[in-house]
Amino acid sequence: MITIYSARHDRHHGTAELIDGTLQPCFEMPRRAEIILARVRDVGLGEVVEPGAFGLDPVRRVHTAPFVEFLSQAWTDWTAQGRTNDALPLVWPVPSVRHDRVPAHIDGRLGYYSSDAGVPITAGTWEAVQSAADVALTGARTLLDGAAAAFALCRPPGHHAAAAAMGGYCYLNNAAIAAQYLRDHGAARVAVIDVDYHHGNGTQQIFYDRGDVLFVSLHADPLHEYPYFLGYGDERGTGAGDGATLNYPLPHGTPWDRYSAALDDAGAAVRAWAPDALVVSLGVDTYEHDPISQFRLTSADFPSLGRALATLRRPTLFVMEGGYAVDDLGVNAVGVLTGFEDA
Ligand code: SP5
Ligand code: ZN
Repeated sequence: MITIYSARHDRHHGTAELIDGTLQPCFEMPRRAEIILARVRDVGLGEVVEPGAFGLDPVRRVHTAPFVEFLSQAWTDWTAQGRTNDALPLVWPVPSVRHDRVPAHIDGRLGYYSSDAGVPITAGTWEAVQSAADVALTGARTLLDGAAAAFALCRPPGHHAAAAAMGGYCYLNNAAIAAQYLRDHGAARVAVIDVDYHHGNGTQQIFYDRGDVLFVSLHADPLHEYPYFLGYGDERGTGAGDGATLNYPLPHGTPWDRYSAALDDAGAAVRAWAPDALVVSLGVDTYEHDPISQFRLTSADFPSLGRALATLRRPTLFVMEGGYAVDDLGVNAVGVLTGFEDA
């Protein structure tokens, strides 16, 4: 299958994130994309192409205009305060306070437009974030042009980004932007299956009231894991989207056999939905040695995951999300893709 990759991802390189009460080097780093690309080439997965330039219109189909404007201006607004370090949010509007006033100060805007502190903004973040959206959109276009599958090697990832909020290393929701583009260009029904270790809260929020995009997610139980506030089994969608959201929270320590059983169930739901296209939010932080995660999938299990997805027999766009055991990240992520191709 074709891989879409932009070297501009490396313009985003956060210094530190708040984890376990200390500032530690960011787990979401440029080397992640580089090691996946190297593996794509090593196994001869297929051609590697640059993304096209789609502009912001397809981004604004999923994200609000003020949020996109905020992201594009954040570094300028931050440095206007005389700061040279990464921009980070530090105050959030909890439910009991006003949400109808958007602060002018960058510190207020960072909090207003984020769900957590895991989103450093650097000088090149916006350029990298736009390139990742273009990578996903080019992948969607590839499917519309008739490809059976494509790999959007997005970085930074996207599935924690909501319509008007960044969070969890994510700024724009690449998978949701691609799913919407597929909808807008001929696919009447789209399914998103999210296999990242963390619940795809941003994607769920974006499509929660929609009856045309199925969102299915397998992830660590939010009672005990980030993002904590969404991803429970009783979230099923609302209005026209009633029944079009499906969550499989799984316990810490989940190994392949348990994961695979949930995946079979999720796959049956996707099959019943009969989508014209499938978007896979591909996180491999379900890996046993992932430094921030607690599932127990092995490197040998990822090709099995790819084979299971291939049985759905839909035009399939893989969109890269998480995975932080960087040395093994290429083998694990590309393992899903070769398993899919070999099926
Ligand atoms: C795209 C993606 O995978 N984002 C993940 C964001 C996770 N951010 C919170 C991580 C909290 C980790 N807590 C475990 C600490 C291990 N010492
Ligand atoms: Zn994740």
